[in-house]
Parts: sequence; C-alpha cells; structure tokens
Amino acid sequence: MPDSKKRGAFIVIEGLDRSGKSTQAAKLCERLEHEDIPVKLQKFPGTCLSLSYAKSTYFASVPDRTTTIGKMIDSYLRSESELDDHTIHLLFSANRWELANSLEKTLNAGTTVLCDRYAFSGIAFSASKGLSYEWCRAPDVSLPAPDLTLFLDITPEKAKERGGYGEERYEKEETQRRVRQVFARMGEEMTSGSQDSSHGQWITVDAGRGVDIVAEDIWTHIRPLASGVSGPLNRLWS
Ligand code: NYM
Ligand code: MG
Repeated sequence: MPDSKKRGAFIVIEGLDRSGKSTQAAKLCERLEHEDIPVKLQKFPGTCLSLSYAKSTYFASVPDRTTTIGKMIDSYLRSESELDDHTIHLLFSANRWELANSLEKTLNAGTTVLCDRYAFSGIAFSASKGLSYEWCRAPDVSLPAPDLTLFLDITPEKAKERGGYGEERYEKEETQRRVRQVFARMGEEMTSGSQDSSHGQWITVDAGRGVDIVAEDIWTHIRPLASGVSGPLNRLWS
C-alpha cells in the first residue's frame, strides 16, 4: 500500500519501436495493482493503440488520441498527411503539455503514473532527422519530470526480428539506428552528472532478453518507488 503522505511515482518507459515498451508497461501495471499500488498508464502520443492495449483497464482516463493534436499526430504517423519536421515536433510536445496538468494531479493524488514514451522520444526521433538537439529539447523544458526513466535498449536488427517494422513512419531499420544513437547521447548526459538532476534517474535495461527476464529486471528498479515519492515533482531540464 502507498504511504498517504507521499505522491505517486512518475515512471517513464522509453525505447525504439518494438523494444517491448507496451508489453512491459502492461505487465508492470498488473504487478503494481497486485501490490495494491494505484497506477495509471499514459501513452504518448496515444495514437495507434493495439486493440488489446486500448481495451486495457489501465488505459489513461484521457485518451490523448482523441484530442485535436492527437489526431494530427496520428494522421502524420500513418503518412496520411505531411508536416514540416519542426511542426510535427512541436505537436508531439504540445500533446504532452495538454496532458501535463491532469498527469500532475494524478501524481499528487497518490497514483503512480507509468508513461509509455515521453519527451525523450520526442528528442530522439526529431533529432535523428537532423534537427538540432538543443532546439528539440526546448519545447519540453519544464514539463513534469519523471522520477525514473527506464530505457529499454535493443538493437534495430533484433527489434526487427520481433514482428517487423513497416506500417508506420519511422519504422525502418536505418531510422531506428539513428534514433538509438540520440537515445545513447541522452543516456550518457543523464548518467554522467554533467547536467542537473531535474530529468530524474535514467536506467538502461537490456531489452533483447526474454520478456519475463526483462520484467524482473525492471521490477528491481521500480520496487523502491512503489510506495510513493516524498518531495515535489521536478521540472524537466529547469
Ligand atoms: N514519437 C513519439 C515521436 O516522434 N515523437 C514523440 O514525441 C513521441 C512521443 O511516434 N515511432 C514517435 C515514435 C514512434 C511513433 O509511437 C509512435 P508508438 O509508441 O510506437 O505508438
Ligand atoms: Mg511504434
């Protein structure tokens, strides 16, 4: 049971496409519920949900795919519309901002939030297209900062073996390779102490292993946060 004086933990799961984020997030939700920890699952961009995921009882109460911005992102990812790289980057960020207040309220009410992708995906995917890393980071500065980010690391080759890429924009081995390089840069910066700690803790998990092994590894990092967090929520990079 969570400590009533504490807020919920804000946990982000990041990684390449097919790294197992959604599977692990769902497993983690079940485990937290089993431990009587109130938990909510939030997905960014909230589009393109598999049916089972969308039907899941853990799906956030505000499905962001239904917002005007969520719909624009969805259409872009399905290649039904074209947008300038800067424009789509700002839309992804705006999608986080439009849900930031409700996310904060949920945490302050003592509920743990598990977030499937966040600002780090925003930077990794846009910077991989050649936009400046600093420019990509700017719109997400001062969003609620996660307490912990788990980066599920997998090689693009291994990810591809799992079910294949192809349906969506960015789901190409070469793109994923570039995205992974930006994630690696972020990971180094956030673990080297070269920045202040307002981005929370960053842990890289080897996601190329079996589902249950990865889940157990993740749980060892989550357990200390499961009973809640003391102190206010940080602001990302500020
Ligand atoms: N994506 C996701 C971005 O390009 N920027 C962002 O800010 C976020 C949150 O959306 N290939 C990309 C990464 C994915 C795509 O996400 C759809 P998902 O989790 O695969 O449905
Ligand atoms: Mg995907």
